[in-house]
Amino acid sequence: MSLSISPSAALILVDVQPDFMPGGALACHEGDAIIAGIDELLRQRRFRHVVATQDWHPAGHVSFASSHVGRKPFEQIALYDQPQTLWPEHCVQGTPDAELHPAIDWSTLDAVIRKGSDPAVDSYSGFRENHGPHGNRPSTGLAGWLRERGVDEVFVCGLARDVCVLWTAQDAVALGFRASLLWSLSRPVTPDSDAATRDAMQASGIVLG
Ligand code: VGL
Ligand code: ZN
Repeated sequence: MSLSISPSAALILVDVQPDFMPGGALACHEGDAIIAGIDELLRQRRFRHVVATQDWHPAGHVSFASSHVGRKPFEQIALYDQPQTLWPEHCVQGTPDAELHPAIDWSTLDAVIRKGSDPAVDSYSGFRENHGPHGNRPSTGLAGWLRERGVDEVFVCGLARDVCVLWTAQDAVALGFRASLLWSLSRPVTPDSDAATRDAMQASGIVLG
């Protein structure tokens, strides 16, 4: 992996939480394969700014299949006129499997953005929630946090490559940042999604990092 590091670059670590690891509630394919590499990247201190996102849902969250009568995980419904995948219950606030993964040394983190806390709205991206009942996508504040520190470039990795990592990188570009997706430090929740993810990256102007 070749990284062009500058003081105006930030690393964004998306949803590296036990629930997204093999055996977890919403396991990503080989999700645990990224842990050592992320820990090593943090130890190298190559980024001036390091931010983690943490999926952080209240019990009964709208994205849980169990919150919809007769629905099963991985089915799609329409929610606020947008497609919403229904997920197994995962990353419930305060549970051990919602913590940042305990095998990584997180001591150099500058900020943690918790997302998905609105019971009625999902949030894949670290920058903006998914569409809510009012049609907009409320900001998490991350773009302002980065801009006020002079950041204009982000490197995104973590889980899941085809969901929260992709949406975070897409929003980064849409909000005016240069964005690279660190492919080898991400894994998908849907194993055969890689071609579609690459297409979406190319269409969005995300660099394969
Ligand atoms: C994620 C589905 C639901 C992710 C979070 O981190 O990619 N995917 N919640
Ligand atoms: Zn979630």
